[in-house]
Amino acid sequence: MNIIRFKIKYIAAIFSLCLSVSVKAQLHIIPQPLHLTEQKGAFVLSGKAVIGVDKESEAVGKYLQDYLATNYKLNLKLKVYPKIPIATAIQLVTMVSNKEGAYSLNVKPGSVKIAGNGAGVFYGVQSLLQLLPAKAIAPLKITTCAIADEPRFQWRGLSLDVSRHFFTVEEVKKYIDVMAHYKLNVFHWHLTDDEGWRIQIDKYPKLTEVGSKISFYEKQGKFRKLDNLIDGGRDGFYTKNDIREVIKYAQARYVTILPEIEMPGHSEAAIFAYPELGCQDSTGAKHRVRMLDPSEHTFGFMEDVLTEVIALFPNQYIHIGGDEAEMIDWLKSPAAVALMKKEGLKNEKEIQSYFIKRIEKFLLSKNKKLVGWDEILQGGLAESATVMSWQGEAGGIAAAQMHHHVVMTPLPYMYFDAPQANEELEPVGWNPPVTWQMVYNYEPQSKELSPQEAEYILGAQGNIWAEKVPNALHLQYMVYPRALAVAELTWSSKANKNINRFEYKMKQQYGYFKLWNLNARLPNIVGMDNIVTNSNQFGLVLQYPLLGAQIRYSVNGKMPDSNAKAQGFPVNISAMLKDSLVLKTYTTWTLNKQHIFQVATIKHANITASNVDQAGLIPGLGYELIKSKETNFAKLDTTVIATSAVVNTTNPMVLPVTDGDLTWVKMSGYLKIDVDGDYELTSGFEVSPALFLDGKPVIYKNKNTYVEPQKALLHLKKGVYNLSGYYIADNINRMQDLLLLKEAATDKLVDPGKYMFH
Ligand code: TNX
Repeated sequence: MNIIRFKIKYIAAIFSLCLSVSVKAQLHIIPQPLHLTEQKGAFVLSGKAVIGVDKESEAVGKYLQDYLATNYKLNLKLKVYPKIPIATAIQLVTMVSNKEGAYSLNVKPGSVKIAGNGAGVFYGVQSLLQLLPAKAIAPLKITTCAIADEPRFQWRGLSLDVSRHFFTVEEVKKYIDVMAHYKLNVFHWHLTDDEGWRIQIDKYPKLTEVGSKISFYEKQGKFRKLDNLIDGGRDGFYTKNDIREVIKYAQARYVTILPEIEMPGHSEAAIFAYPELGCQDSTGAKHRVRMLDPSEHTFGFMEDVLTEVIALFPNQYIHIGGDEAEMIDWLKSPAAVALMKKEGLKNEKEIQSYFIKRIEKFLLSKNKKLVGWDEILQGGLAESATVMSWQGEAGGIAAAQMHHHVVMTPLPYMYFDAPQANEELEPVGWNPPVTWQMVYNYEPQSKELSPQEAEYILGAQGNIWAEKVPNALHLQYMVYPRALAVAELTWSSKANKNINRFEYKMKQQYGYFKLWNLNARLPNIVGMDNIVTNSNQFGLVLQYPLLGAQIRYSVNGKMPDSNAKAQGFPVNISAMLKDSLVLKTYTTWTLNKQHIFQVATIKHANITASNVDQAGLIPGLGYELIKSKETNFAKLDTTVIATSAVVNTTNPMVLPVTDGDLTWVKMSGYLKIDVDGDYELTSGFEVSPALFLDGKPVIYKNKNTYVEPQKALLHLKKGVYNLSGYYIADNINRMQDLLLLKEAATDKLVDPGKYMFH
């Protein structure tokens, strides 16, 4: 097996540091299968191979046949057998299994055999497709291997908001298609919202005649300004036939569709079409336009709508929204006030609870289950509701503790409308950045749940809202590669998660992205880190994981653009370093014409040893815990220290965060160096990390730096150095290293017991 090495070299006159991240070349299936053994040898796929199927696996066989014809120009024969002969090149065998989606895949030099239940055969085919080379050049070699696989969670979701921007049937199909390649199985279709109603309802034609043309009416000055949309929006809706077509397409890919019809908030488009649905104040004037009035008329209307939705979608679940309802508006609505009186409801939250429970009852009468955003917990949760936890994990945890099913889709980890790197360099998005690493490290079964309660977590889902997503190419840019992290964290066993291996596999997917014409965001340059060094001269080598990439760069402060001189990778950069220099890059990939920007700062710092008496030092760093609402460590009030402790490992402490407080950890002590040499100091924590050596910031979070690696590359003499720093002890830090010290010459980590003291 080859060793792939991404080498980054820091060459300097005074010293040189050499780092490497090495990951073995290996099978790159995402999500990681439960059991996988790679063997020596290969199966060569040619146009002569026959796909042998049974009656039940025929449709999947046809799917495989089509995929190979479209992507590899191979036209294989498909044969249906009562019992597939063992000599058949590709065998898709239906087998009874009690684990939905389980399959086995055996690639031998003479044959490929996939066995599983319905979805299982399909997933086996997906794994097989990822064993194929991404380029359609003969011979198509598939490494021999044995796989036995099954999903960890049953709910592996991805949402799409088609209200803020409409996406066509073709665009939606492609979205589902790519989901299916990564064994994601729930497509949450956000069909209605303030900015557009997208599903045909026969009984109420104005919902689409008017409600799907919000951009048009805005331009006419008849609808408010769509000022939270990046552009004027995009009008359109799906006819019932469109919807049926998408459902059929998804079914063939074992993707279930979860339709969402928003209520009682986020209903502006519906109310614009049928004003009598809206909340009125006590004078009868139109007060707010987004809230449904809880009148009998509204309930009748929404039940009619849901009846038509239910008739279309075979899925057992219907999502009714429930988020961000401006319930306060109800207190002025005569209908709501009368309802409170009649039903003995104490406040607006109880009206919301009544609203949801009434809809729940209706759905149950139609044999459907209700899903809602975590706000439906307020005022009392409907008995059978499944909760989608989006405002962090608290709602999901509370619901699971009440023995309700939960889908975890918390901010910030599962929000793909956030930029995925430095927000100043990325297309505009909501919230601070969410890196693929943050997504990958997310664990849906919170430690706060008992094993029994954790069973109520059905899975997790990535969400994308389309206010800032004007078109399908940009949608793909935002969702991929982050959705791959969702795929692995929901499908693969906890023990099988490995972020370095995932990074390697993820970069291999760009070949398939090219094949499928998917505009996933490009990976970052390797070696483009924010660096603090005590060297006076600086040199680095920038590498790129994809072939065919070009770089334009500057160290003069100006951001390069397409007019700057382009060159291929690797790139050597060296410079004298007096104070600091800022490296700015513009990277393009010739295969998809996309470009990304990156910025890294290289700073000089003088680091001097402390003259503290070494004899009195105790192993481990000293810690102080500070509970505060403050998000900037420089402004922390030191009088609110709760406890103090000593920690001797590289792992950060994770503490429960209470009442909106943050738990800060202030660490202090010494870094003890036993041998003169070159060292690399890094920290894995992403939220507000700050590390000071000899009082100088060596890792320091500016607004955006936590999305890019930061490291200190230092030549240190034997001695002890003052070391202090801060981090926030919460779930984001849970999977990360607190501090890592590496010897540059050997690339070996130093044992923390040997260098952390206080
Ligand atoms: C909140 S997430 C919403 C969406 C917005 C989103 C913007 C959720 C349940 N509701 O309607 O698009 O914020 O990030």
